[in-house]
Order: sequence, then C-alpha cells, then structure tokens
Amino acid sequence: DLDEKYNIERKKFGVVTPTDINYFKSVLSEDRVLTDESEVMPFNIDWIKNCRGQSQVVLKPKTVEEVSQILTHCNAKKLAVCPQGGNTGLVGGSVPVFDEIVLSLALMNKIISLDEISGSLVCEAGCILENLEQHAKEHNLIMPLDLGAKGTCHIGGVNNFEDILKLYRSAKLSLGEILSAFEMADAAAIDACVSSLKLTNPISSYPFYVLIETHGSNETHDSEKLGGFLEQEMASGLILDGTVSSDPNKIHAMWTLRESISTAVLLDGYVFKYDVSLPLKDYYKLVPKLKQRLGPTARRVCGYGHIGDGNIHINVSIPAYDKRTLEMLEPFIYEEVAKLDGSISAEHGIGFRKPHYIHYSKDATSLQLMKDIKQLMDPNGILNPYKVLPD
Ligand code: 2HG
Ligand code: ZN
Repeated sequence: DLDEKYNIERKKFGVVTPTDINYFKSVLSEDRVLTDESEVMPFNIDWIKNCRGQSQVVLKPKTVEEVSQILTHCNAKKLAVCPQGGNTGLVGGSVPVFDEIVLSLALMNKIISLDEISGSLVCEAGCILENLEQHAKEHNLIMPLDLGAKGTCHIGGVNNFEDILKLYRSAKLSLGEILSAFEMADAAAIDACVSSLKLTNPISSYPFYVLIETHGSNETHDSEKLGGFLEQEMASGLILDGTVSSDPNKIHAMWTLRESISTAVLLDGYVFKYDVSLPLKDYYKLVPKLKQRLGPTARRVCGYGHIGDGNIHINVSIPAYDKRTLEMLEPFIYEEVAKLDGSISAEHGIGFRKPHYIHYSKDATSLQLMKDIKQLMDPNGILNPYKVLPD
C-alpha cells in the first residue's frame, strides 16, 4: 500500500501532456516512446518488488544527443525524470515514486573504446557488466568491477565469527596480492539457497562459510599458494572443511551459491534488506542482536557479505509485509550502526529508502555540500526526485 509505505507528497512538477509525448516521438523514433500501461509497468517496479512507481511514459534514447534533447525539454517544462539502468537496485533508487518520466538507458549499450595499453575501457551508461567482461576477456583483460571474478576458488566452513576474522588476517598474509575475494555467509543465508533454490552446498553444514578466491597471473603458482594456505589453516583448525577448484564450472557453482543468497531469501515472503558497513571486529554483531529482538516474528535473519570491505548484508524475512516489524527494525538498526561507527549504506546507495536515515552516517556539513552540488547540476531538482537527499 503506497500511502502506508511511502507517506510522502508529490512535488509540484509539471504533468506530461500529449504535446510532450509528440515532442519525445519527434526526438526518438515512435517505438522508443512507451506509453502502453503493460509496457510501462516493468519499469515502475523494482526487482525485489519493494517499491512501485506510477510513471506513464518510458523513453529509450540511443545517443547522448537524444538524452540531451529530452532533458532540455523536461527541464524547461519542469517534468521530473527517473533515469533507469538495469533496475537491479535494492533501495528503490531506480524506479519512479510518482509519475516521473522513466529515462531508460537500456539501449545505450555500446562499448566506445578499449585502450589495450592503458587498460581503460570507455562505454555507454547502459552497458551490462557481463558484456563488458566478455569484451575485456577477448583482449586478455578483466573488468576490475567484476562481482564474481574467476581464478582459483575455495569454499569452506569456518566455527564462529572470530575464526573468520583470524582466517581473513591469515589469508591476507599468506595470499597477499593474489587474494581477490573473501566473502562470508552464515548458515541461515546458505540454507536459503539450499532449501528454497535447491542449490547444492558442496560441503557439510557449518555455522559460517567463507568463499576465498585468488586471481594472480601465474596459475600454477597461485594454486600452490592457495593449497599451502588451506593446508595450514585446516591444520590450525580455523577451516573445518572445504572444497577448492580451478575448474571454471566448479568455480561458477561456488559463486552461484554465494550470489544467489539475495534472491533465495526473497522466496521467504517479504524481505527487509540492510546493506551496512561496520568495523570488522563488530561486523557480525547486529545479526544475533536482531534475531533476539525479533524473536519468532522473523522467518529468517541472516548475514552475508564482503569481508574485504567491511560490508555486511543483513536480510530479515517475514511471511508478508508488516509495518510493526519495520518499526522494530528501523531506526533501531541505523542507531546501532551509528553507535558502532559504521555506515548505513555500504554499496547499494541511499535511493528512496534511506534519505531520512542518512544523518546517522553524514553530518550536517556533508549533507549541505551534497545539496549544493545537486542544486548546481540540477537547479529545478527534476532528476530522480525524492531520492538520496532528505528535504
Ligand atoms: C550481494 O552481495 C548483493 O549479494 C545483494 O549486494 C545483497 O540482497 C542483498 O541484501
Ligand atoms: Zn553485496
């Protein structure tokens, strides 16, 4: 229910008229101006079905010139615009809130250049990471933005969170420059993949799991190094069990297990997703705290994420959306994060979901600076209104 969930008023922007639509059709070809309700709908809903907008028009430019003409028109008419990429955001940043025009970047997917000497790639804003990865690979390069790089990979069971931190320090010492990923997931997170998505957990059940990946330039040397490290830590007892592989299919399966958690939890019903960063010593603290606070209300409280940058994803699922649960979680979780000197948003951004919590992580001076920059670039505030900055 929009009113209950949003509690926000439409700002005084213009309303799209048939004249505007005709103008857009003159700039883009007719088939790149979508106004049919069923065609527009997918652009109004985010993939976790958390937020839902009411836009009536989607524009699909192919060039920078077209974007420029559209935005000049919208700015003159004070028509609000919601730019949209893959619509895979988790904080409601990518979908309209009211009737903002959706500016889809889906067709701006050209790779402009790849300089093999400097290793820099220039591409349009709508490119999909996987396609860029493929292109870079053809030139013997990788995308360092890769979410699941491929090298040699290990997934193992570790007993408690303290052991994960010990293992992380040891991995940095032993693997040094070839360590490319150190991811963790707790039992409840892996259980979502196994029970809801029927994925295979390649090892037995443990309270915690770690996925370690190395990506160096000498495969033999790298797997020797990883092998040595694993032997040492199985002997020390930090690693209880594990599987290691350089076979691309097996590596893919390990990453699939880790990367599917986000979707698997959605099958529980309604999910509150938190993306926070915390000092590593306190990284896992909030998961048991929330579990205790919610008691049987929660179907699942799980934690997983990127140890390497202090980013944990805490997912809380319940059978169906319920305002009381929301009130038990927020602002409590943000207060706790602030107490621990963490950040209320680590990698998913502020979007529509968090502007009123941003003060837990940013002081008034920083916020004013952000507002000043926004004002300079977008004086009428037509670009993605209601997002990021609090009023
Ligand atoms: C991940 O690391 C993603 O899997 C999604 O950032 C996290 O859904 C989430 O909470
Ligand atoms: Zn993540």
